[in-house]
Amino acid sequence: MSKVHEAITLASVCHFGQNRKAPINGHYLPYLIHPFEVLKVIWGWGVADETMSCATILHDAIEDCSFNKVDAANMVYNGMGKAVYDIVIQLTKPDKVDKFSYLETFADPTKTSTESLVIKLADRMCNYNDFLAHDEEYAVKYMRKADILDVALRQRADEITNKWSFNVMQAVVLTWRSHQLDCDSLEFELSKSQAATA
Ligand SMILES: [Mn+2]
Repeated sequence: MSKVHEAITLASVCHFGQNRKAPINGHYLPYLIHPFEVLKVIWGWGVADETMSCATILHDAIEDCSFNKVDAANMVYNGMGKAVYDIVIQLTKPDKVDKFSYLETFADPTKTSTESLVIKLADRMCNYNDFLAHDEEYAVKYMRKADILDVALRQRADEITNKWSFNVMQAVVLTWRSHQLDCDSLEFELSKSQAATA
C-alpha cells in the first residue's frame, strides 16, 4: 500500500461519520469527497509528490476531525511523519486564533510553507465551488473573506516557481484568478439583482 493510500485510510478514520456542510440538491456528501477534490486540483497543477498528496488528503484531518484534536494530531504525526504533519498543522486553525489572523499567516513565508499555501489555495477554491451549488451569496462572502490569500499568492508566486516549476506557478495563478473573476462577476450580478428588488 502506498503512503497516499495510508493517508486516505487515516483521513477516513479522522472524518468518520462526517458529511460536508453545504448540501448539493439537499444531499449532504460524505466529508471525504472534499480532500479528494483538493487532491485532484493540486495534481492538475502538476504537484503530485507523496508528501504533498498525503498532506492534502489530511489537510482537515485535525481541524475538522470527529474526535479529540490532540489524538488526531498524534495519529497524523505517527502515521505520516514530520514533513506531512508540519504542513497539516499549518493548515489547522489554532482554536484561540481568529479566522482572519489565521489566513494572514499564509502571506508570511516565515509562518507558512509554500506547500501549505498551495494546498490552502486549492482548498479555498474547492470550498467556494461547493458553496456555489448551495448559496451563491454565501460563496461570494466566503471568497471575499480570503482576499488576503490573493495578496499572499502575488507575493509568494516566485516560491512556487522555485519549489516546483514556472508551469506549476502559472497553473496555480491562472486557476486562482479564474475563481476570483468568477466571484467578481457573481458579486456584480448579485448586487444588480439586489438593487432591482430594493
Ligand atoms: Mn478543506
